[in-house]
Amino acid sequence: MSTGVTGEKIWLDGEMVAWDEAQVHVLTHTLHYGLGVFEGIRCYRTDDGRSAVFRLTEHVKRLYESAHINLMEIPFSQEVVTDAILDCLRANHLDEGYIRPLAFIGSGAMGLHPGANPVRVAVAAWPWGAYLGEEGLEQGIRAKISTFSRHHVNAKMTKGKTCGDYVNSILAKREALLDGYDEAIMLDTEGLVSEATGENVFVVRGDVIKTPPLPTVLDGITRASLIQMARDKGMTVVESGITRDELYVADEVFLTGTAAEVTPIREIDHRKIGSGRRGPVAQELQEGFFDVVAGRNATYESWLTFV
Ligand code: PPE
Repeated sequence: MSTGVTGEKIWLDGEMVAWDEAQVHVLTHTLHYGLGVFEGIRCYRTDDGRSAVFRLTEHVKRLYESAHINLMEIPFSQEVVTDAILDCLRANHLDEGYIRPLAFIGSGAMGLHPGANPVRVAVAAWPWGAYLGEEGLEQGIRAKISTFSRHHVNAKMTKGKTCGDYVNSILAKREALLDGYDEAIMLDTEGLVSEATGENVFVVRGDVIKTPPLPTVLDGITRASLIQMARDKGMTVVESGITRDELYVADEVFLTGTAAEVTPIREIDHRKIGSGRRGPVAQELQEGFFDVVAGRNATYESWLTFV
């Protein structure tokens, strides 16, 4: 995980501005109350020397759906934000990197009702390596079941990627790191496995791949892509409730997300998972994913937007 993200330009409210000038007032509404929405998108260098954004249309669509759920009206069209994302990569000379569009409520009124405060939009991009480490991608990471529950379905609108919801994730992530683990897996308010702090969870047992159904988890774009790729390979993928001990006795557990890509889990709560290293299904799907993003698989080329 890198710190000290920096670059040259940021797209802010319709214009490209110098990185250091992309600033906001301390009375920015979102800063106080957390009502804002964001996306995380990756761009990869493809084998033919070009660069491509993975599932750009789906990410932009989800940003607008997140805003819609939260009664925020983004004052730019999806086309404008899509172009801003591509422009941001070019303006920062990135042939590979992570892109962060953010729609937030600006300053003006204070109090929970945002009144007529403007909805503002920023798009930043920076180089970002393996989110849970290169070693994590190959060897698997260590996770704990969090003591913090995922929000109830009627508290967290899971179809939205809302800034404030991430306090819950940050509590779990910091607890996990302080306790010596790499990541936290969160249970929902019924006690079933929900998702990790910023990733969806998959479990392999025998020849079945399972992942929690959508109600308590973000409808991950990597999750959907992996489900499709696995089914196209003839694998069985089931979306159904998973208990904590099902993770312990699984052959394999792995995480998916834009930042985390496909990261295997080798240990949960001091219990070795399967062989204690990246399993064959995780490896096959991980390699398949990296082939797709590098433009090596024509079947899924429609998932790539070349910069
Ligand atoms: N669940 C949550 C809670 C989540 O935040 C993410 C993405 C996912 C699942 C996977 O969704 P998708 O990226 O569409 O496959 N988490 C983003 C934030 C990471 C961060 O640290 O910031 C991401 O991966 O970009």
